[in-house]
Amino acid sequence: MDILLATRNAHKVEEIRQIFAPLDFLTLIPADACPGLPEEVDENADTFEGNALIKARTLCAASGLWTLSDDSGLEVAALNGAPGIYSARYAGPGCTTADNNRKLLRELAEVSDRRAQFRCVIALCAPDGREWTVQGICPGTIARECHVGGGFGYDPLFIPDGYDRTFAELDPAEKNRISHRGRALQNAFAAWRDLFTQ
Ligand code: ITT
Repeated sequence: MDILLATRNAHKVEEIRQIFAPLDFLTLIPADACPGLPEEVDENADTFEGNALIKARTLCAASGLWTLSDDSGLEVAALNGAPGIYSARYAGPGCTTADNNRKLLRELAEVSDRRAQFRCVIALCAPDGREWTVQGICPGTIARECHVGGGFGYDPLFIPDGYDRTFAELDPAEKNRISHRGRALQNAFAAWRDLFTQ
């Protein structure tokens, strides 16, 4: 079964590929490998689920393929859930990952409550108009400084509960096992097994 991945984020594509690797009957097609699709999708919903559905629906309609999307972000307790759905552009239009991480450290400089969670909603759209969503959450805390390594985004600052290292310092397979994305995709496979294997 062919599934288009409605994301332009190469890190997400790599993680989704690794997590779905055992499902070798699925052929994952990144949007970047599919010419003629819209480059930008206006993510104008106010929830992860809404934005995941917008991305999957838009690229499903444009390609005619089964399409899977990921909308995800970091929710910080002391910031009332920010940056949330604005995680990619937290420090403003055109910002870099480093800008976002610096802003988060600045906002939390005087804050002792470091609790946060990553949330990921995966949407699946079928060419006949059916659509589904699943979610995964990974709780943790925000470090006092960046601990670089692998990963992307806020990984250098996020310490998952039960660990003393950030996502960036974990082996990618370990991150994928416990991450919001890993959990959402495990839920996806459990919920959509029959769709995937039909
Ligand atoms: P697409 O919309 O093309 O999928 P995007 O990066 O813009 O790519 P989102 O709108 O879902 O995707 O924003 C997700 C942001 O949340 C991402 O850019 C990171 O800043 C952060 N994020 C999500 N998952 C993450 C992870 O596993 N590790 C670190 N940061 C993550």
